[in-house]
Amino acid sequence: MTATHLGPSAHALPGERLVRVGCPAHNCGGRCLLVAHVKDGRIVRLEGDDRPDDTPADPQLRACTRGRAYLRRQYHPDRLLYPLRRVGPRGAGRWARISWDEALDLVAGEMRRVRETYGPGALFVPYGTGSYSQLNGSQVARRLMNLTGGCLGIWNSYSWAAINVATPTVYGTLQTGNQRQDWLNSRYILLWGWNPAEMRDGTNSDWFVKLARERGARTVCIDPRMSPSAVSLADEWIPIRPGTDAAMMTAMAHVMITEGLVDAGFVRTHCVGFDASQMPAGCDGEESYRDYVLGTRDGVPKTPEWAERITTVPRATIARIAREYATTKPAMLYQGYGMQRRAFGEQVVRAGCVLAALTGNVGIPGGWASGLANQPDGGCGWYVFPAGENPVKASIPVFLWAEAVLRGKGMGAEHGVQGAERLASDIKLIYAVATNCLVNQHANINRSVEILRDESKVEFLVVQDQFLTSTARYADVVLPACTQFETWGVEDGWKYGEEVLLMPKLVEPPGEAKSDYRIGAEIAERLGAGAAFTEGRDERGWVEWCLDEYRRTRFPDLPSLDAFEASNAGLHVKPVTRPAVAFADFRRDPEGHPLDTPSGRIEIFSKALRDLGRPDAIPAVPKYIEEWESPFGPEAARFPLQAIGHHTLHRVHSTHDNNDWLAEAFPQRAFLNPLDAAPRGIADGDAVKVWNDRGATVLPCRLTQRVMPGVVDIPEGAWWAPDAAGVDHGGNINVLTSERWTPLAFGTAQHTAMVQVERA
Ligand SMILES: Nc1nc2c(c(=O)[nH]1)N[C@H]1C(S)=C(S)[C@@H](COP(=O)(O)OP(=O)(O)OC[C@H]3O[C@@H](n4cnc5c(=O)[nH]c(N)nc54)[C@H](O)[C@@H]3O)O[C@H]1N2
Ligand SMILES: Nc1nc2c(c(=O)[nH]1)N[C@H]1C(S)=C(S)[C@@H](COP(=O)(O)OP(=O)(O)OC[C@H]3O[C@@H](n4cnc5c(=O)[nH]c(N)nc54)[C@H](O)[C@@H]3O)O[C@H]1N2
Ligand code: SF4
Ligand SMILES: [Mo]
Repeated sequence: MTATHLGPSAHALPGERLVRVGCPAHNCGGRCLLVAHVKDGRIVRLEGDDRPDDTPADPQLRACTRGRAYLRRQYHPDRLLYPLRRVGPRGAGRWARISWDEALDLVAGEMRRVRETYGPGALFVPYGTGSYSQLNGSQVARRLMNLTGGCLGIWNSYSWAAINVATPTVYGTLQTGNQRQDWLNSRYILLWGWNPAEMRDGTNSDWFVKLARERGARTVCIDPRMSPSAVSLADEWIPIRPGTDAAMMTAMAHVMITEGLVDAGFVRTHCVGFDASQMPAGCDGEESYRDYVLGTRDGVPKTPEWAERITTVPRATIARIAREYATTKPAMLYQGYGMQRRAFGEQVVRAGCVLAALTGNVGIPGGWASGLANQPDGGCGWYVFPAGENPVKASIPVFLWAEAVLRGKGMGAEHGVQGAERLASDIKLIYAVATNCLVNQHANINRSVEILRDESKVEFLVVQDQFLTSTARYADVVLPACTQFETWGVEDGWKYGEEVLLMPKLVEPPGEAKSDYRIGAEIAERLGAGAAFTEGRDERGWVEWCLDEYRRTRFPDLPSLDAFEASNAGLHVKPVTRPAVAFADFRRDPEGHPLDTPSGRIEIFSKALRDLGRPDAIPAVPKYIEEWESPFGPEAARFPLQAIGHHTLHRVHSTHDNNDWLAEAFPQRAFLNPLDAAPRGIADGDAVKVWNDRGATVLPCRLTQRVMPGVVDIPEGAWWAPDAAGVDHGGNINVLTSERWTPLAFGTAQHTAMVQVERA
């Protein structure tokens, strides 16, 4: 018996209707089944998956605290009920209730005006992950824009910017992960900056690690924090100075090379650029990876001693982990995403991939290639609901929206612009749906709001949300959206997962709130694209369309919508009995199944990166590069502590911050080591001020040995709450973070920030 048989366990009380439904989820990192008890037009209780749970092929999708506490959000007294229009200056917080007709006429009119005045490239729908269910969220706004002339596009994400771009430089693909059921074949798992017990990374990822461990895999967690994963999933926790992981990885390669632990056969047949004998054409005589590690060119051998000074990890530990990882086969080095949301985040991704290659763990059961690790067979598709084609071909990296407001016109490749030589216009209108990324979740909030406050820059800002968020506070018009329980929807897995979850409408929206789809349709109608937008379908009709699409592409046995609904199953699963292994064909026959890289092999040395001609920021082989704000730079004199902000079970980013149950379970605090607190006279529970030149936030602190000295951890996503002097009292780390982007991916480096802490 591998698991306890629990279900079916949900029982209806008198007058209740039970409906199995996909959790509204948002961008929570998981996808779970809920059992909703509906009575008299209200959801009165939510329970978790009640199916039997006997096999790793099709495990229960058990809800986390956020799903279970959802009703505190659903029925929150602050839900937006009516369209609002700003009165007074932008951001002043004074609003007037207006009718839907007035609101939508205004939005459609402004869209038309800005398009005619500046061209379609002046309109913008920012990155927004509030909903990944198919008919709610920003995808609907993209469809609206695309059908009415287009808007400036976006590429990449806040989540995976560096890993999205760096992974293919090594492997030519993002599909580098084996299906999770294969983790049970692993003998050794490095949870490198990876925290699946707290930060959901696919429902059940933590459970699969636990099963692997029960089967004898040794697990080691490398993280500046003794995270819940270090506590509950790991045999050993190794604290590491943030931003220095590439140094430890390089030193591990040094140990492997000098002790003969490299899988030389695999490297010879499957890789390029490891040493002088296998440099890509045109790169003979250049610094190979071996040269870099041994220091043959720069005179600095990257020994464990060298790395100890940088990382704080003892040299003996580095050498031991290198030996363990290289000799316990098969082994996984799973990279979390937090350490790539940093300065030079591309390097740590490439360095991790290279270790997987040097140890020959690519393309085998129980192994792991590292990198982004999408699944070769299945996994999620993010969207099937069609946004349509954008007539505007230019796009910017998501993280650079503020630059495109300030100096969009003329911006080009040096700012990551794709699809056009130069942008034709600054951003002049923003339609922000299901996003808090203009203020709360973007870096350097004080800068962002100064930009938004200037009505000559963004001339019109519409925010469509369920709450008056910090982004909504800067809107000209606020549109109230309903939650996923109040309209039809459908979703599939978050990164991993082999399921489709149905989200039938359970209750009516409060006040005048409407679905994102309905709002999009009504704006489209005003712009003459109503029929093109709806194609004659309502929300349920589009769910049916999405199911047809899922059935055609990934789930051949998916039932019809009527049958799905009648069964009240809530989900359809494709069980995984024979987990796919990424690169299995390439492993077996590298000539017959070359990778999609220029050389067809794993690129330890990338000629394409070398040709960019920026070796200090984008080297051809992965290197440790000192971050632009670090304990080693002059900035450390005034701001000696590193601030990181982990993803917490309190929230999905900023979503659920106002959920009182979750706030009580996971209070917002700055986590600080007693060694840093003592000289500052800070006691556990004191209010502390965390600050740097960009801003300041005041919040209670928690003194704990579970965060290493020199680091202060402020969970990301708390709602920004500035006082009259601009000091935040919500505990929002983004008043401290920098808008500077990573060199190759133009991605966020929000985890790289130096700060000072004092008693408030
Ligand atoms: N509970 C919860 N789960 C979520 C989300 C959420 O908001 N809440 N959001 C989801 C989304 S959209 C995403 S993109 C993912 C994000 O997933 P991640 O980016 O992986 O999550 P983080 O918490 O930022 O970072 C993971 C761990 O990395 C550690 N870390 C930070 N800097 C460093 C470093 O320099 N080196 C090392 N070794 N470790 C470091 C942190 O302490 C943390 O424990 O999470 C998803 N899951
Ligand atoms: N410092 C720091 N900043 C970070 C991160 C970090 O690690 N550190 N992580 C980054 C990452 S990985 C991500 S993905 C981003 C996430 O940033 P965002 O995509 O902005 O996610 P949220 O903050 O959850 O904001 C989503 C908004 O959508 C609203 N919403 C929810 N459901 C719906 C719906 O159905 N319709 C509509 N219209 N609105 C809805 C919510 O109320 C919420 O206001 O944050 C990034 N910011
Ligand atoms: S992990 Fe996501 S989908 Fe699952 S219960 Fe939590 S919030 Fe809902
Ligand atoms: Mo994310």
